[in-house]
Amino acid sequence: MSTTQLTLAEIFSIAQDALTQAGANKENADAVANTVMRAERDGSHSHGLFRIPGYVASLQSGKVNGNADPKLHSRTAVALHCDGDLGYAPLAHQRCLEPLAEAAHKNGLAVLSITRTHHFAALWPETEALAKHGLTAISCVSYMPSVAPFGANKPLYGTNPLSFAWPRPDAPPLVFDMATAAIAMGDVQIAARDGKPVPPGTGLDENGQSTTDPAEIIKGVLLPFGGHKGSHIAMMIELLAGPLVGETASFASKERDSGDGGPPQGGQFILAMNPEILSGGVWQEQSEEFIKRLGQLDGVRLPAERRYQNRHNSGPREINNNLLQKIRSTIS
Ligand code: NDP
Ligand code: PYC
Repeated sequence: MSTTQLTLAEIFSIAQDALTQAGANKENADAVANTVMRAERDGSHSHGLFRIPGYVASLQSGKVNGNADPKLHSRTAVALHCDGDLGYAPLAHQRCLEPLAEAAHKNGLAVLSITRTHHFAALWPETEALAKHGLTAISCVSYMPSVAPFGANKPLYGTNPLSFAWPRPDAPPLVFDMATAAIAMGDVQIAARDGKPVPPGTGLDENGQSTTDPAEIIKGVLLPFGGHKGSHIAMMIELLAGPLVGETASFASKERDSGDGGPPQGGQFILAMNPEILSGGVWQEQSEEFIKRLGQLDGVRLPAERRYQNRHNSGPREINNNLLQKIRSTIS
């Protein structure tokens, strides 16, 4: 695999140029480019520059509004809603996460429902930001049918990621962010591009046979992580990020999608909780002792540790040359 080294500033700039050329205004392009740059910085490769061709395709097709003006309103003191105006999700996050944090600080908890949005990124930027405000956060989005419910060999669930973040007084937040598919589709696509097998249990081929060939899984179907238990979490996400917030489940998101290669229209569920109020002020000692014991167990590494480690490196990142060429070809 041949690569080129790009600085983080160059990554931001190439993403910004591609999005702007495809029709996004500066505010929308900058919000997405910042998410893409932070994904590359942290080593979340399947949700960094790899997603730019899809972002560009949906701007060019007109499915995604590059001039989106997401609007927040409070339905109650703890139920905030953002109409994403059919844009990409990062600008909605930029405008709505601080008001969500304020509402949770004041009331003990608050939920932000985002509708008419297109989410094509990792979820940790949202939950980590809330944890940095001293809150614990849970977020999920659905996608398009690509995962077979447990027992089936046809897709109904999206790859449906779930992220959780917990604030820590003297350390970066504890965060996990995971697809409820055995592996995110983006990582399966990267494995196919790089000619690498995926672990057994990742998915089935078109005939419903188990395979480790990612190209066959892309034609077939992914499996949920953890058998029936992961399958039920994927089901929960269909309902939380769809009907609960006033949006569609994956099957209907796909039915109205144009198939342009970018993300479908859908919803996002974000719950922020204030541990000070919910615990009566006694949460920190217990949680820090728990996290300390977890981290001290032989063989355990805390989720997000890998990303935080990568973040310490401010140097250039290796970017796949074919991807770079593809992105540059969209910039005149
Ligand atoms: P991984 O399986 O790589 O990682 C899932 C989580 O587990 C991460 O928090 C990771 O932390 C942690 N982790 C990984 N390996 C270990 C280990 N050995 N010990 C302890 N913790 C570990 O990610 P997925 O393939 O499930 O998902 C990748 C991304 O895809 C996510 O960011 C997700 O949001 C995104 N996605 C987005 C979708 C969308 O619709 N927008 C749809 C589906 C996925 P760390 O990061 O530190 O490795
Ligand atoms: O990697 O499964 C995935 C994915 C879907 C939408 C964005 N990422």
